Amino acid sequence: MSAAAQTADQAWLRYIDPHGAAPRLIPRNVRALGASPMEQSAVQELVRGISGLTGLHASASDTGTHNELVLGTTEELRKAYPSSTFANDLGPESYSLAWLPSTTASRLVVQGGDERGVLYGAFALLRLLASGDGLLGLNLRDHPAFSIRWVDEWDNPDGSIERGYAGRSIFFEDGSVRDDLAPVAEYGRLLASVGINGCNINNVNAAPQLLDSAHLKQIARIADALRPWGVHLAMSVAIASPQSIGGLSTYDPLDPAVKAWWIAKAQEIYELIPDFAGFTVKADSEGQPGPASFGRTPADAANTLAAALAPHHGVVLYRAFVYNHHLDWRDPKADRARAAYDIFKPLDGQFAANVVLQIKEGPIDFQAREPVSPLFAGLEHASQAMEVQITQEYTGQQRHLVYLAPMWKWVLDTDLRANSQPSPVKEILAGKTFHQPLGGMVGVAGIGRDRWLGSPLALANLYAFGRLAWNPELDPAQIATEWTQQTFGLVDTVDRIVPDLLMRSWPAYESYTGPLGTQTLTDITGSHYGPNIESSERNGWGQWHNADAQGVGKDRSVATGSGYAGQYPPELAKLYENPTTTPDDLLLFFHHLPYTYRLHSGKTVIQHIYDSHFDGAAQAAQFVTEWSQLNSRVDPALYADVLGRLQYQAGHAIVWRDAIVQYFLKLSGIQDDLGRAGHYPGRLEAESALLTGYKIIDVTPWEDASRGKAVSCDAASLQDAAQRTCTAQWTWIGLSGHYNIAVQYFDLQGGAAKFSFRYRNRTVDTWLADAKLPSRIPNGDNSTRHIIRNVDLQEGEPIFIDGTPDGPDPAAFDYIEITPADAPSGAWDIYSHPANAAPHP
Ligand code: GCW
Repeated sequence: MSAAAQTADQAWLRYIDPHGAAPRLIPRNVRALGASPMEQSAVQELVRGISGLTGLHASASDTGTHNELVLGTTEELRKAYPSSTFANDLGPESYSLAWLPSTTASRLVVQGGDERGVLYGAFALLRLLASGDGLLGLNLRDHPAFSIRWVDEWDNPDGSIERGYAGRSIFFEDGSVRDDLAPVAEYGRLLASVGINGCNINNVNAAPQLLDSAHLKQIARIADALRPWGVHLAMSVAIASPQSIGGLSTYDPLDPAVKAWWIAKAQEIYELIPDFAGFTVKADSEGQPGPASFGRTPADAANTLAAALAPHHGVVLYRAFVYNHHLDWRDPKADRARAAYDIFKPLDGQFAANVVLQIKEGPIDFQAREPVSPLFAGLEHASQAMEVQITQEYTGQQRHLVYLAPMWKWVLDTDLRANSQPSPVKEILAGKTFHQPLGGMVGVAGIGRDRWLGSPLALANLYAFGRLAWNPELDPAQIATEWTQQTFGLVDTVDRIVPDLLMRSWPAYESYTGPLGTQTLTDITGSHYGPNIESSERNGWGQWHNADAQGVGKDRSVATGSGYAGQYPPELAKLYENPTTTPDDLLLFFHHLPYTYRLHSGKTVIQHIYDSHFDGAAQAAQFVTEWSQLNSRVDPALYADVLGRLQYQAGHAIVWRDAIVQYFLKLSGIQDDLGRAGHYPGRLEAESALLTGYKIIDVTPWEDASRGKAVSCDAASLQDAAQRTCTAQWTWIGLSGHYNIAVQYFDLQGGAAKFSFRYRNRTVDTWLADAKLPSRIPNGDNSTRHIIRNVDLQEGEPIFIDGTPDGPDPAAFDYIEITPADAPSGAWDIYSHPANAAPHP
C-alpha cells in the first residue's frame, strides 16, 4: 500500500480559485532566460500556479512570443533586451515585477537580483494573483530585511522529532536518510514560497554520528532536493564530535588537533555540499557537552567552528540558550531568565564575523507570554538571529489553534531603547542598530509527515514566519488574510472568519493558560501541554512563578529581586523595575505581588486570573460557533477536521480554566466577585455518583480534575473477570426538558476505553477514548470533553455512564455537566442556566 504523497498543495500552495475571482489577465507563456535550477523551479511554479488560478492552460516555452512572462537575472535581461532599461540596483535575493514598455508586445518581467531573487519574484507574483489583485500597471520591487531566514528542524536520525506534533521525519528513518526525499523537495517549495533560505535539518540536541562520512554522503541528497528551491542546508553539531566520532582524546575547542578536526570536517562537507549554510550549536545547555568542560567560553567554541567554515562562506549559529538547570529555588537571586545575558554579554566583541548569536525571543523558553530577551540590546558587536517556535511546544501542540504571528510581531516591534536610541528588535536583527553584517530569524518548525504540521490551520504559523522574516513590517492580520486566500481560494466569509479566528487565538490561549506573565503554567517537567501549576516550583529548572498563599510572581527587580530587570537598557529597566510602570501582561514575570494588588485595568490580580480564564474559555467555545458558519464553504473533510480540533480545544480550554481557577481560589482563599470560581452549575461529579465497579481516585496534580477527584475502572476494581464495565449513576432532579450532557473523561495513552451514556434502558451515545494525548495517568494532559446533544430528560429519572477499560486505559472520568440544549453557543459553559442537578442521594 503506498501512502498518499505529501505535497506542498496540502499547505497553501494550492492555486485554487473556486469562484473565479482571481484575475485572468496574465501572460500564459512562461520563459526563463537562464537555465539555472532555481529559474527552472520558478518557471515550473508559475506554469502550475497560473494554470490553477486562471483555469487556463499555461506553459513553459524556450522561444519568445508577444505575450509572455519573462524571468531572468538583471544580467540576463540586459543581454536579452539591450535597448530596455532595468533596475540596476537589485541586490541578492531581491526582485522586481514590471511590464516591459513596448508598443508591440505584452511582456511581464520577473527580474531577480540573482537567481534566488527570480524564484522569490515568481512566488510574489503568484501571491498577488491568489489575492485577487489585478496585474495591470504592476510595478513592484522587494528585498528581504534579513539575510538569515532559516527553519530549524529538531529531527533525530531514528525518524522521531523533538517537540514535533506532526508525525515522523521527512529526512530520517532508522538511523539513515530516507530513500524517498520527494517530500523534502515539496518542503523546499513551501519554504521558497515565503522566502526562507535555510533549513537546519537535525535536532540541536545533535546526534554526533550525522557528521560521519557515511551520513554526510546521505545528507548531501537532502541538500540536492532543497537546492532548486534556493534553500541551503545547515546542520546542528555536537561540540564533543571530535572526541565522540573523531577518535580524539578531547574536544577542547582550543586544542590544535580539535581545530584541525573541524577544518577537515568542514572541507569534507563542502566537497559534498558546496552551498552548505553552516552549523547550529547547542552547548553547555540541558546536558549537552560544551566548552565549559575545558574552562573555555562559548566564544572559544563558536570561533573554532567559524574558522573551519569561513573559507567556505559558512556561518555558525551559536545558541544563547545556555543556562544552569540545577538552580537553587530558595535563592532569590537565582534566576534562569538572567542566564543568557550573564553568559554572553561579557563575551560581546569576541565572536568571529561569521558567528551569529541565536537568541530565543524571550529569556525563558517559548512561553505563552514572556518579555523580550534583553540580550538583543546587550550585544553590540555580534550578529544576532532571533529564534522562535513555529511548532507549538508550549502553546497547545497544534491541538489548540494559536496563531503566533502577533506574538512575533510584538517582539519584532519592541523598542529596547539601546543607548536610549530607537532600537526595535527588528532593526537589531537586520544589523542596522549595531552595524552588523548578518542577522535574522530562525523558526523551529517541527514539520513531519502528517500534512506538515498536523493541524491544517497551524500552517498559518509556518507561512507567517517566512513572511515576517522577509519583512517584519508586515501586519499579522494581513498575513493571515493572504494565507487564507491561498489556502482556501477567494471565498466569501472564509476570508473574513479564518483570519478573525487566527487573530483572536493567541490572546485566547494566553487568557486560559498563564496570565499576567506567569508563563504557561503547564507541566514543565513533563509534557509541556496540560496544566500543572506547581511543576515549575521547587526544582532547579527555574520557570518559577512563586505562587503562595499571599501572592504570585517572581521578583526580578534590581531593588529586591534577582536583578533581571536591570539587564535591559536604562529606560526599560526603569519601567520593569516598578510594578506601577510594568505592563499588566508582564507584571508577574517581574514582580511578586499580593492577590489583592490592583492592575492598570483596575482589577485585582486574583480577579484578573478568574476573569481571563472564564473569558479565554468562552472565546474558545466561540471559535467552534464561528467555524461552523463555514460548513459547505470549505472542503468537507477539511471542515470536519478543523471542527473536531476546535471542539477539542474548547473542551480543553475548560480544563485549563478550571485548573487555574480552582488552584488559585484554594491558594488565595479569595472569592470570585462574579461567583463563578468553584461553582459549576449543572456539574455532577463522578465521585458523587452511585458507583458500580468504579473507584474514586485522587488526580495528580489535583487541580486537573474537578475538585481533585475522579473515578477509575481499573481491572482490580471489577468484581469478577466476566464483568468488564463499570457504571456511574445519578438521578436527574432538574426540570424536565432538553439538555446537552458534557462528559469530562480521561483519554489516556495506550488502549481505547469505551464510554456510553445510557438511560431508560437505552444506550444513547457511545464513544472511544482513542485520541493520542500525552500522559499515561489521568490528568490535564488527557482530560477530554465529549458532548451528547439534545437529550430529553424527565425529572427524577436515573442516568448512567458506563465505562469499559481497554488495556492500560481504565475508562476514568471526572464529571458530567448538564446544561439546557437551547442555551446559546458554548452551551455547556453558560452560567445563567443553572441546571439544578443534584448528585445521587
Ligand atoms: O524548550 C526546550 C525544549 C527542548 C529543547 C530545548 C532547546 C531541543 O523543551 O526539547 O531541546 O528547549 O531549545 O534546546
